[in-house]
Order: sequence, then structure tokens, then C-alpha cells
Amino acid sequence: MTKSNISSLIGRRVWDSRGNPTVEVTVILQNGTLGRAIAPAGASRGKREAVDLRDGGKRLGGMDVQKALRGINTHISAALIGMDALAQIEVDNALLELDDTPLKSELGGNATIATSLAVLHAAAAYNNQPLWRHIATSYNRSPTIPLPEIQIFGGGAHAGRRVDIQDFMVMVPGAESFDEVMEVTSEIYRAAGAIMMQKGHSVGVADEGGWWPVFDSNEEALETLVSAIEAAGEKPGDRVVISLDIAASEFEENGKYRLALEDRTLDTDEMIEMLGGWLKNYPIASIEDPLAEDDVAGMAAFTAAFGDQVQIIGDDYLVTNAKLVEEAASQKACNAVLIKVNQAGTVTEAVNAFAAAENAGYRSVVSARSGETEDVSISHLAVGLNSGQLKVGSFTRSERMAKWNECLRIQDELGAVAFVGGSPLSATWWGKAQQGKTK
Ligand code: 2PG
Ligand code: MG
Repeated sequence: MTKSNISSLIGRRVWDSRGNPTVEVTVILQNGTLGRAIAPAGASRGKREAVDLRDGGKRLGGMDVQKALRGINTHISAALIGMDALAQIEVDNALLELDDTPLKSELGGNATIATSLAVLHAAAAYNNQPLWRHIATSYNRSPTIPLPEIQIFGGGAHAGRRVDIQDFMVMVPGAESFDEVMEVTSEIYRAAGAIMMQKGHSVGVADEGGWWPVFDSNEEALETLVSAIEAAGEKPGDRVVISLDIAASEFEENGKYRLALEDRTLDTDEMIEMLGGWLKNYPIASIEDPLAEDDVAGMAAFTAAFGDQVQIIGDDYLVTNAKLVEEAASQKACNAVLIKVNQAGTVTEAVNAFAAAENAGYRSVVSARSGETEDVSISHLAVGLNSGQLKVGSFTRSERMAKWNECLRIQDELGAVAFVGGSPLSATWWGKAQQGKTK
């Protein structure tokens, strides 16, 4: 056995930001090097993403992970002990051989992703490299500091469906550094809180730390977001733009879109018209899952209409799956992909989806889940892969701030020049408006 071979692999139950059980895996190599990672968990999940293995029943809301842990501590550890941690693809292939079901329902995507990421961490530590550098070296990428998307109001499945739309976010493409993004976002978050307080709408925060959305319509949330950007001293659409995750699959019923807050039901064309109106009236530069995951024709029609002005991201629709990304590209649906490691279930599959996106000329946004932990692997993934963008949730709660803070640390190592700024949005109206502007 060589020093980088796995000598032990142990699963343990830990707890996520919603207080639900989740899976942590610790890998130890022959020379004592340790790698550790924790599986995140989604609430608005795509139908085709890897599923978490949960125990079901009444205890802990059916969310316990004892079955997943048994799989790790028996089958997975038996298969992986002795393997070289530096051979990520072989390790991930071994996981796929153990569970060849399409959605990893036997071992659970929670078990496989925690294992796969823990091995990646161990390999980085073995090479005495920070994770981002190990990723950049392994996949032959030039590391950069990503442009964040940061939530100000939470909604949809993350806020008891109080509003239909899921994420009302800001991006600061006009910032000179990651640090500047943090500062501007903090002011906007604070201003939004003050506005909610003034209106008597301040009742706390949603799952990802954004303000709980007490609004009479979805559009009121957008109007309030614009007011918050202005109250923070910014001109909306200048240094700061808006990004939305519609998460439309969540309110699609039998091919129609049910906006419960407004007591309205829209067909695909009406949905496209409504969103088109928003794109016209608000400085929105990025929009995720504007139509439901099965409404491919709608997604293609939306992209044909607006793809040359805004970033259109497939999340539930593409579930970090290379094959689905290729299909979407052939159908000209979306122009960007959300990369969530646990949707794929292994690091290799997530990287394959990222590579497929790049081949297709699609942008990528590395993303957290609504259920998160102190694990900051995705900050390193975004930097190491040079994904250009990172979505983590809001600007409160340590499971979110840990990821932003990790980017600040990495920026100190890489230097502010590594920050991508607004370049990921260069193909949008925002990027086009910047051309010709002198600094
Ligand atoms: C999303 C994510 C994060 P969840 O839809 O993009 O906002 O939510 O993890 O619940 O899928
Ligand atoms: Mg989404």
C-alpha cells in the first residue's frame, strides 16, 4: 500500500442548518492524512437529481440517515479502503459500481457525495495544498474568485411558500473585489431589513437567511428589493443587479403555473410574458428555472426571447448532469447551469456537468443547497474550477457566511486580481452596457 491509499473511511451523523440529520464522512490515508466532508440537502429538488437516503418513519420526521451511514460503514468502506485517494475518478467509479441505480437510491446521494468530497479533501491535504489549488491542478484550471449571487428575500419552499418565487438575490458585477461585493451586499441586506421593519413586515428570516417575505404579490418583493438597493446608496442596474431563482417546478401543476399568493394560474406563454415584463421593468441580469423542469419547450421559448439579454440558469431542469446539459444545449434551452455537487452525487459527475456546460458555451454557477453546514467545499470548487459564479444563500447565518468568508481567505492568497468581477455577465444587458463605459 502506498501512503496515499485510504486506510479508513467512517460515516457519522451530524446536523444541518435546518436541524436535520445529515452525513459526514472522514477518510484517513495510510500516512495519517485526513479528509472530511458533509452532505448538504435541498428542499426544492429536481426530479432527476440524486436522492438522499433517509430512514423514513416518524422519528426525526423520517429524516434520519442511519441507513445511509450503514452503507458507508459497510459497503462503501469495504470497497474504498486500499484505493488511492489521488485517483478521484476511480474512487467515484467504484461508488457508481456499488450503486448503479439512476438516482443513487441504494446508497443515497448523501452518502456518495460526502464520501467523494472527503476523498477529494484527503487528496488535497496529502499534496499539502488548499482544496482550491488541488482542484485547479487536478482539472488543469486557472483559479479565480467568483462573482456571488446573494439572497436578500427567501421565498418558495424555503419560506413556507409565503411568496411563489424562491430567491430574490443581488449580484455586484461592478465591484472591484470580492471584499467590495461583501460590503455592498451587507448594506443592501441591512437596508432591506430596515424597510421590512418600517412596513411592519419584519418577522425573521427564511431557510437561507434572507428576510422572510411578507408581501402581497411577488412583484412587491422585486419593488422592495429595488428600494433596498437604492436605500443602500446604489443605482439599480449600475454596480448592482438583480438575480432571481423562480424555481418554477415548485408551483407547476399539470402544465400550468399556480401563483398561490396572487390567486392566479398561468400557462407557459403567460408565464413567459409575466417574466418578460419583470425583465423589462427591473434590472434583472440572471434568472434561474424560469419554467418547470419538464417544460422544455417553454424553457427554449424563454431562451429564444431573452437569452441574448439575461443569464438563464437551469437548476431543477439540468440537475448537474452532463447528459441533460448536452440535451439542453441541443434544444437551445438556457445559457447557464447551476452546479450542485449533491445533485450529481460524486465530484467527478459534477465536474463532468461543469465541463459539458463549458463545451456548450454555457456559464456555470456553483451552488449551495438550502440545507447547509459549516462545510466550505463549494467555495473551493468555485475557485478551483474557475466557475466564475457562486450562489450560497443570504448574508446571514454561519452556514452561509462560512462560504463567503472562505472566499475572502482564498482571495488573500490569490490576490484581488483573481476576482472575476462582472465578466460572467458580459453577454447580458449589463455587460453590454459596460462596453464603452470608461472607468
Ligand atoms: C436552489 C437551491 C438553493 P434547494 O433551488 O437553487 O437556493 O434550493 O437547495 O432547496 O434546492
Ligand atoms: Mg434553484
